[in-house]
Amino acid sequence: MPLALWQIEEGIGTITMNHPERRNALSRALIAEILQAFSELEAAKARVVVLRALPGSKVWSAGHDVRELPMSGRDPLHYSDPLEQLIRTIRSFPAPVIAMIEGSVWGGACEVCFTCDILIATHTGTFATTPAKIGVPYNTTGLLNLLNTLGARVAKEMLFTGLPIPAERALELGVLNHLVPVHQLEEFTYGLAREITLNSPLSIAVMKEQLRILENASPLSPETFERIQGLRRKVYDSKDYAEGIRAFLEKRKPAFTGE
Ligand code: YXS
Repeated sequence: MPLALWQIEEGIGTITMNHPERRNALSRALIAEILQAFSELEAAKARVVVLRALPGSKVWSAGHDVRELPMSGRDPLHYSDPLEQLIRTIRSFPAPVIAMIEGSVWGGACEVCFTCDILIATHTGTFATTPAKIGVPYNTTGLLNLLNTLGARVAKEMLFTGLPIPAERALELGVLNHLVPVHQLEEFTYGLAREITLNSPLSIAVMKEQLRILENASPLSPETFERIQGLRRKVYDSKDYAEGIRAFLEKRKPAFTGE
């Protein structure tokens, strides 16, 4: 059974995450199929792509597949990690990507969502950024993405508490473009997608790329970058990081010691 389904109709691509047994945890295998779908849709010159879970999902995605996080001593969110590749693919895809959200969104899946160009959710949507729950040192581009999306206050609250925020609050914060009733979600999303297909794909693609470049226009000196990497290495070398993963796999609460 494919882990991701895709189709294109009248220039509108749809990619559906199809691994409900694992709550669409972003495993290497699921991400590989989503990346393949994006590649097919780019070849088919999709004017817009809708990224979704199966209709009625209680979980849009449970985030990075914890079973695939490296044990301590290796960066869990390094540049070539599949999750990072997916985020870069959405960011550089030459057409708008709409996240159509029903159900809860966890961890790295929040960043996947927030990286999409337009977010449309129902009231069942919630968003929880969870590195601190597992002891993961979130990566720098990820923190910059969250900072750009949420602002420092809300990013800190979400990262430090790991608590989910409801869709209503996400709308207030400007994280969501639209919050619509469940029964209107598809019609509303595909109506907006159709509007996009009527406009110039070249103009849209270039504006999307310009905005991406401007969003990242905060150069870090090599020394600053190395200092950040040193800080992150302290975390992913820590006992806490190993404990966070072990606790998840053993289905128990982690006992962090700060070591
Ligand atoms: O025990 P089985 O084999 O049936 O599998 C269970 C879960 O282990 C599995 N599963 C996952 N497997 C790997 N990675 C995951 N992130 C993950 N989430 C779930 O799916 C099967 C059904 O899960 P279950 O029984 O818990 O379902 P539920 O409906 O009772 O609860 C759904 C959730 C999403 C509330 C619950 O599964 C959950 O809390 N999952 C973990 C969410 C989370 O903390 N994600 C962050 C992952 S780490 C990450 O994204 C980044 C590294 S970071 O942390 O830095 O952001």
